Amino acid sequence: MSVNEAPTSLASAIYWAKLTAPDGAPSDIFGISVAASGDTAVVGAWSDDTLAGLNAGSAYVFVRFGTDWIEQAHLTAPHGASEDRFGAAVAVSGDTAVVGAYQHDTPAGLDAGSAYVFVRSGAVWTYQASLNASDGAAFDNFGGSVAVSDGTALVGAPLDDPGVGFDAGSAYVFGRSGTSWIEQAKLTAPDANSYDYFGDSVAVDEDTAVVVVVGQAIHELGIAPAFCAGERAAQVVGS
Ligand SMILES: [Ca+2]
Ligand SMILES: [Ca+2]
Ligand SMILES: [Ca+2]
Repeated sequence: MSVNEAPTSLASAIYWAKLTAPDGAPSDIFGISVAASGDTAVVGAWSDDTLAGLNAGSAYVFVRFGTDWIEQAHLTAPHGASEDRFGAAVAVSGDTAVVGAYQHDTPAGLDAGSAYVFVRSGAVWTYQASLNASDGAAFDNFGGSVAVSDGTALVGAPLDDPGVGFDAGSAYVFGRSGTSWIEQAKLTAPDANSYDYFGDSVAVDEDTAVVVVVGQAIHELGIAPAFCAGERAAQVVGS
C-alpha cells in the first residue's frame, strides 16, 4: 500500500491511496469489484487461488486510519471450491459485507451461484449466512451482482430463466432477521426477454431496490434501461 498526502478537496482526492493485496499474486484480478461504506472498503479478487482451489476467489476488507488504509480481513467462502469466482461482486454497508460467487455449484446445480454475508464485530469479520435463490437452477449465476443497505441485500442472477425467456435474468431481495437472511422477493423485468441479463448489476438503498438491465437487445438499441423496483420491493419488505 502506498499513500499520498491527505486531500484538501474532493478534486485532489482523485488519487489518494492505492490498495493492494499483501499476499497478492499474478492473475488474482484484485480490483475486479469494489465497494465502500464510511471508512471501510471491500475489494474483490475473483481469480485468487485459495486453499479451496484455483480461482476460488477472495475479497479484502480495508479500513481507513487517518490517511492510511489497513487490511482488516481477507474474506473467503466457507465452502468455496475451484472456479467459484468469489469476489466477482462485493458490497458493504456499515458492518455488513456481501460477496458474490456466481460460479459456485450448489445443490441447485452447476454454477447456480451463491452470495455470502459477513458481519463485523469490533475489528473481526465473521461469516454469517449464505444467500441462495429459493428457485435456483444450474447456470443462473446468482451472485453475479450484489448490493446491501442496512438490513436489505439484493442479489442478481443474470442468467436465470424466469419463465419468460432464456437468460432473461432476475434479482432477489433478502431481508435480515436477527442473524438470518430471508428471501423476500424475486424481481424480474416487466418486459423481460431472452438474453436481457436483468440483474447484471444491482443497487439498493434501504427500502428501495434498483435493478439495471444489460443485454443483447439493449446493446443493439444502444441504450441501457434501468428498472426501479423500489415500490414493489418496499411493499414486500413491508417497511
Ligand atoms: Ca488464479
Ligand atoms: Ca462452478
Ligand atoms: Ca439460464
